Amino acid sequence: MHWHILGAGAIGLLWAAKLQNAGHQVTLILRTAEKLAQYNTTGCFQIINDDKTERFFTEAELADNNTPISYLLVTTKSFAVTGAFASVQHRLTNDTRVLLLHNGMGPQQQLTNENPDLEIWAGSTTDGAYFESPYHLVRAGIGETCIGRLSACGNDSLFQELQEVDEQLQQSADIHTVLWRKLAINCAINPLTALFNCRNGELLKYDDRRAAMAQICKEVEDVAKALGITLFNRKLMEQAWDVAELTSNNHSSMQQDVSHNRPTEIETITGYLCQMADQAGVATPANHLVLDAIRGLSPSAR
Ligand code: KPL
Repeated sequence: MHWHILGAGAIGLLWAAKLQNAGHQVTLILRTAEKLAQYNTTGCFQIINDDKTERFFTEAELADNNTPISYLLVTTKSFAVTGAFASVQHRLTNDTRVLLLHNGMGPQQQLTNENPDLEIWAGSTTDGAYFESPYHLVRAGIGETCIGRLSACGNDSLFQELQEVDEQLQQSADIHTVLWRKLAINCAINPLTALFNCRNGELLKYDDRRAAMAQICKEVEDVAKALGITLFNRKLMEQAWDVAELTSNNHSSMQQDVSHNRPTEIETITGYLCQMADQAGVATPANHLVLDAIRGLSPSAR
């Protein structure tokens, strides 16, 4: 398989490495000529795993190329997905398979609705890695990735092909619910860690933070219930508590974005939740409060 990867962040490069290790061709699609020139000074990226450093010499190019794309993996930040997709749309054919692996919800549904003839998959991952410096990635733990086909068209062979790339890979016949579960956890943890400027585990140490988290969880459960979505077989607060405890030393992605004054994924996390709540007529005051607060703190993604 020849994969093109849009989004050379941590997840994009981890997947580039997995695909290359399994013998596939990979091309990174970089956003600007400056980024491409910077990458081409070495023409490779590195992954540090325990004490071992592996170098991956991977091709890179810009979107405005005319070679067709057979397999497209999109791992950009959620607010950049639809723009990044549009930048390569002229290179997609009726046989192209697309896998969207990003936080939040909205872009997956939008792209699937707008491209009914395209085989589109979406996924959710707990894989972790962070950059020590540009193109030097430190693997922070091996997580699990679950994917499922969103489009009515196509077949399930992509999963079998990718299982050889990632042994931990799971398939779900109901990826929508999988995405909702991840969304629920992100609603519970991400905005509060950004607002309190704390690590995930520090949400659990103070009464006011726990109370805010519990209120957010209750509202997310109300919305899911109104939409007929089954979240977890226990209270969302208990599930989110465990995730915050398990990742207690981590800075959430939103906390990092806010502290570096970067655009956040709030619109596809809490923003999506509030939009669904408003359409279903469910009140979500605590979620609206953190949505507005994060909007006020971070630069717009547009
Ligand atoms: O997915 C995450 C994120 O930071 O975006 C959590 C689960 C909150 C872990 O940090």
